[in-house]
Amino acid sequence: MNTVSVIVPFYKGLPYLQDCLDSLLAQTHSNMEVLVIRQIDDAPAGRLLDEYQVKGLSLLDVTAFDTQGVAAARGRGLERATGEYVYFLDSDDYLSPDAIGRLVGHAEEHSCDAVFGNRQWTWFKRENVLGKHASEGGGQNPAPEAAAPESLPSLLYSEMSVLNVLIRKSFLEAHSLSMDGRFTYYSDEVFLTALLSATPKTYFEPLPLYYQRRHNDPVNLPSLSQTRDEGKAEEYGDAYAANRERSQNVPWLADALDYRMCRYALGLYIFHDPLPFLQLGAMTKGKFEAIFRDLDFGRFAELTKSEKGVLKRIRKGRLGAAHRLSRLILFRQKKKGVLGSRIQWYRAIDRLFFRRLPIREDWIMFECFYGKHYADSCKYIYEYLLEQETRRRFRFVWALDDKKRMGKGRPTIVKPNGLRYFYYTSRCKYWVNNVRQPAWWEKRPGMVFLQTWHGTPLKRLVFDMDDVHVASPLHKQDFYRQSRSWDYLLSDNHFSTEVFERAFQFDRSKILECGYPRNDVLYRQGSDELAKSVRRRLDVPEDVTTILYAPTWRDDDYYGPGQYKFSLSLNLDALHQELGDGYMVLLRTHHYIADSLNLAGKESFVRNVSDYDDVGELYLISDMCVTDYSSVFFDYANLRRPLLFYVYDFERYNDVLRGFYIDMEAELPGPLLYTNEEVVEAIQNIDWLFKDYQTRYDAFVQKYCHLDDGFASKRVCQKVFTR
Ligand code: C2G
Repeated sequence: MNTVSVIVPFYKGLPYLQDCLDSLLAQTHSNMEVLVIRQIDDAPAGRLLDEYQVKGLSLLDVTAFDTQGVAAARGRGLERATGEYVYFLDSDDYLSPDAIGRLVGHAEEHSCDAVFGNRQWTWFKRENVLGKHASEGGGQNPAPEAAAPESLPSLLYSEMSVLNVLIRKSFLEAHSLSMDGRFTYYSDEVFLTALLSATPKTYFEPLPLYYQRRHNDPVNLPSLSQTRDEGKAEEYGDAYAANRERSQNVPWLADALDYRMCRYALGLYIFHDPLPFLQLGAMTKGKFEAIFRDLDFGRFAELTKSEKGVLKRIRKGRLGAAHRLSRLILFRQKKKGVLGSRIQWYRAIDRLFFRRLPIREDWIMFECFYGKHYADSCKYIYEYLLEQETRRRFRFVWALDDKKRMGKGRPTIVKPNGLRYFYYTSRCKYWVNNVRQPAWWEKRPGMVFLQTWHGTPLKRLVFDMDDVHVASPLHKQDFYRQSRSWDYLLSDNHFSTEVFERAFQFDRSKILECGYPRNDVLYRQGSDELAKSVRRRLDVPEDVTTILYAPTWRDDDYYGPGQYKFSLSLNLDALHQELGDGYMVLLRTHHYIADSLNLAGKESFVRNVSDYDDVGELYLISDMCVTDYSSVFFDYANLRRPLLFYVYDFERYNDVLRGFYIDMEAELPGPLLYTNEEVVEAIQNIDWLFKDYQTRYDAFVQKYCHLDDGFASKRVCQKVFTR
């Protein structure tokens, strides 16, 4: 007899399923059968299951293409299970190797009918959480994101899920308990209430050995909790009523259900999830009103006074008043954030006043790297338009943190996120930006958003990313929503166009494959003069050989969104010693980097040019460029000067963080270097090394720089700013 029947409903998401099955293969507890309930006829999934059978998993592929919903699928699993215990695992989740073994141990030792275990949420795949050796039973259990509940009641207060519960099958049979397939979203709550109302002997395992994966792509692969559906709230009301009736003999369970109901209703109101309450149908509203008539929420110390106020208004059927109070609570909560209060006020003013004023046809707003710089394609598009102004046609607005950065012309300058910024983002017809616009911005009809973007992609982007390690885990969803407002997206080459179309899920007809305006400067006549003046400004002697070192940022090394850490891996002192005085390093960190580097004592050899606005001008004054995974090299190659790649963490970057679009070893127009010594040696031998790479360099320029010729700004402006 199989001791444990693991029931895994499967609908979509093969990579997730693979992690799930791997974690089952790695279980220290061996006596089990795995029932995968497939609700969709998908050949690759069938093949994957066969593979795991070959690998030694005792696996039953239950095709249930006629079933709908996770509860029905789990029900099928229950019917087919032959184990002494049943255990539910979702196909997008995975387990620590000792998870099932521990629960079985408790069940046997204490003769339990049900053993409940904690779970923890994760954004990441198994290998990244449990380590590379998770499959061999190794790997450590990492600390959970949040403190885990300490007892069974506290677990159920916060979440009612059948996941990570080991249940004795004979107990289910004795009490005729099964899954109620009529419930789509809240079947767990119904099943658990029925189970606990039959008063099983329970045990609680506090270690969270079950990993519940958050879906980082709610656009293509939403989890059930991310689904929005009109019927959801009504189902919750029905489930609650049935559960409450059933649980009367178990007071702590009835309490948990009541408390959860309060939270649910407040969630509808205050957090607008899953639907604003006011949009619910009359029947559902009536149900909620009736529920709260009998529910004594005054007893819950966990609810605040104003939350109780909202519930009181629901009870009295004063839904409008409940809605107003909940908005006030929401407003107060947001106000607590550092920036929140100011932004909230500005948004209100924007909605009430600015957005009601007409859009100005001839106003153009520019913003580059969140207002940190006057640079990139935005600068060149602006300067092109400025030069073309024979009569005053446009009014230009620049979002800049620091006015002093402003270059040519006399545009209106506004501080990003200041009140005037709101004013202009609501009134300018055009907005030219090289990064995503703020999340709160709503495009008004008639506005035109030109997304210049900021580099040919090397690192995988948005929907091509598997795990998202950046500081904001809902990156995919946010990106998708925000990019829908872009009317044009610039692309520097055909390769980028293809990547953007797929990775941004972006309409190809809106992509302008024109080359990068920011690279115009590299082809411009008089660039020698410009280079001389830049050297003077940065105090770089004419006769030294300059090495531009421009590394990028690391996704997983941050203080917070847009605030990344950086530690210098290039040993500047050693470099100086080896190369001597004829050289100078121009050190350029990415604009995301928040750490400031201490370069005291290195003044004769290093210039920190991280704050310099236009990296293109730095390209002009450098004799060679050392970078890593930064798109810098795609632009630099236009100059046909030597490129070196200092990729000390290549494996980590490639395997764990992002992965690359191109085969770096085969395609790059320069060598991959892994140590300081290799960098020194390459610089010392730069002439012959450069010659050595000529064929590759030619092919590279052909493929990635084929459009840049000094006239990209003109091409873009002719397409976008026509009357
Ligand atoms: N940059 C810079 N200095 C650096 C690194 C980057 O000035 N040390 C500028 C360059 O113009 C570069 C751009 O910022 O092209 C983007 O930087 P990347 O290092 O490529 O990184 P990222 O911001 O992640 O954008 O499709 C492009 C990618 O998304 C890359």
